[in-house]
Amino acid sequence: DTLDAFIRGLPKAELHLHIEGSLEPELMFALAQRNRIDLPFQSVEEIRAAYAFSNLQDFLDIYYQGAGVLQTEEDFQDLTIAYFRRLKADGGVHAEIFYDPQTHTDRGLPFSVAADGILAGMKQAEDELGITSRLIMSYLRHLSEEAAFETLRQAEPYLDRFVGVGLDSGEVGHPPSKFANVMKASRERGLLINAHAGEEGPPAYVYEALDILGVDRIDHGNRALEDQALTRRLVDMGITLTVCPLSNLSLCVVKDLKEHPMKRMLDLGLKATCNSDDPAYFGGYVGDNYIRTAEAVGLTRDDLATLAKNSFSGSFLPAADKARHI
Ligand code: ES4
Ligand code: ZN
Repeated sequence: DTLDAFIRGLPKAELHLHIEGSLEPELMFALAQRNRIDLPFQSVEEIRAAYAFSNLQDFLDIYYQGAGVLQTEEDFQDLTIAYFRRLKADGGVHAEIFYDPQTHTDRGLPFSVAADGILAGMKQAEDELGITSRLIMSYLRHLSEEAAFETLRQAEPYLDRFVGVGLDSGEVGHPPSKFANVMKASRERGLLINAHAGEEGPPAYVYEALDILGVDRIDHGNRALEDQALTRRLVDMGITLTVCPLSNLSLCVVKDLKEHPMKRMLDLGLKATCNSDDPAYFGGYVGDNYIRTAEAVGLTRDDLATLAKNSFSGSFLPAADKARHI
């Protein structure tokens, strides 16, 4: 209908997307066959049926298992270009995507396989679809800070092709402060700093992301709203939040999309953006996130335009490129 057309026609950037989370069951099956890997599922339908999560950890267990079918550079390139084709259909013109090097190096792949394959897919997206992108490597927070340092060492030859680092995986029990040293070292190497915070974790983790890591963006940030002083600080600092409504619904961060805080975030003056997180697992790409959230909480066309504008102003593009998009 017309809201759908308005949203798809709105040029937008996606700032919170885990490329491993864009692995659709069909491609998972095809790669399992190509690489002769046994999946514990007999059909695409059976895979989809397994995607009923009650919390973040529930999801992560299935997500790390799914990533096991990715074996070669070509697999990662195929995964990446498939995502960008979906983004194109949703009116996306730019994306800043996460990947988790440790998910792949810990199962024996050389660091270069995922990195080279994803970068090749990004180049193909720019050449064939005209979509620009940047790559962010995320440290897995359930692992040690020393393991993150080892990942930063392995990334050394790639640092000019990474725009930043992120912090993801199971949040509770793994506060940002656990990664203070490796994030400082990452910043000193010219990388911008992201952290998932306030998805399941308390407002204190958002404070730590700001005060200890000095983040350039907060991923999710929902639970910051529980603390008025923290909310005011995020508004005053103009910190971009990469919010993911359908992810929040799938992982029971909200009970119903009608209870999603996106409208409240915008009304408070927070620089919220709308993103898909792990679209193959959470039931929708970036366009669906805009549409379903708009319908559920009553976003106006002005609100939707603000979300799209925030996606460029909050991007890691140079100022001149941001201005070109806004
Ligand atoms: C993630 Cl939804 C979410 N939260 C934390 N870490 C993640 N990695 C992939 N998806
Ligand atoms: Zn995420």
